[in-house]
Amino acid sequence: MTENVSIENLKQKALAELAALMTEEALEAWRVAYLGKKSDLNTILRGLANLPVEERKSVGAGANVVREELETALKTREHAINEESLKAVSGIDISLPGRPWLSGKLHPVTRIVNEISDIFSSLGFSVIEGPEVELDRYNFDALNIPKEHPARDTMQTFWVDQADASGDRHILLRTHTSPMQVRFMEKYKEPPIRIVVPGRVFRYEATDASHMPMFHQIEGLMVDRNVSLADLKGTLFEFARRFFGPDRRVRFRCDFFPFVEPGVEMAIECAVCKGAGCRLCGDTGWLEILGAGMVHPKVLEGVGIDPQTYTGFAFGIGVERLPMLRYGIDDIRLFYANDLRFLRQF
Ligand code: FA5
Repeated sequence: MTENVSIENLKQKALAELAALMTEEALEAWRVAYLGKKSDLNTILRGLANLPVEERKSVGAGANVVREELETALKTREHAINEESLKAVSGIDISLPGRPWLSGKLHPVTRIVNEISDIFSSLGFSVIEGPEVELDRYNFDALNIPKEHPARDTMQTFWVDQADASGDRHILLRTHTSPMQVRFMEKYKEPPIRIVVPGRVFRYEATDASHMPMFHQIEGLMVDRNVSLADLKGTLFEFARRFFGPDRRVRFRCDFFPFVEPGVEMAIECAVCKGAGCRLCGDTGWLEILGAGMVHPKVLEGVGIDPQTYTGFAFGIGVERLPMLRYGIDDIRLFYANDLRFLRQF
């Protein structure tokens, strides 16, 4: 009993001293004094054999428990002193929680471009890119949009050169990805041709919930023998089915573009109002996602492909509208406001 009381006192004394120690040397001296060979605790443990049997067990167990407690306390104090000295030397508090490492990721529009490209790749289309700064010849003339054609007005253009002597300008930021139809066919005259062309396009027009002056399109072009409007419809419906799933309603109807004949447009049921009408879809219940049609014979002739032998279809998808329709995003400007709270959701 007496031994137990003195062990307890020993422990209190050792712990009190330990708490005040500040250096590694002091810790070592403390270890030698309280846990070393010549320490009181060790003496007690060594003298167990001389104690009466009934005391030996309880004194031995008590001394061992205290020894473990002192060893643990020593380690804890050592750790604390290390941390404090590191903080003093480097000014770094290693006990503070770490800062989260934010990894970047692709912009949602880039991801959608990749996803659409993958869908068309799997349908046999090659993915290529083209210039954003374009000649009016490719953006308009070669697409059957001559200088005085009214369709040129609808594509309000950012010109980047000065007017020539006759007042014309020729270099512009492309207003659509369709010039790549001409560039590609001009270069690789031999059908079969099956390409998609993702990229940025620019229009000098007012911004609203579904229009931006800079947005993305994906052009598609297929030219071969016996390509028909049914192939176009089948391809676009398969694309819509894979992108939106089988339940989303799709509208396919006539439209006019000078470089196709006949021309069509495809719209998808508005995801925000489910067809009832809202500000995103201009109260129509539908959002137009692409223009398309059979490549105009004049465009084929212009690049030296015989329209009697070959036919083709082309389409131009407005990329931003696809994630809007999939996720129910009601304003296209959100993609470009650089608000990470919005962008991180994708
Ligand atoms: C064209 O740009 C044609 N080049 C498409 C085409 C290609 C027709 C091949 C025939 C053959 P349009 O101007 O309708 O067509 O634009 C195509 C799609 O781009 C639209 O359906 C729409 O989804 C999207 N779009 C058009 N203007 C904007 C805009 N300001 N902001 C965001 N998306 C737009």
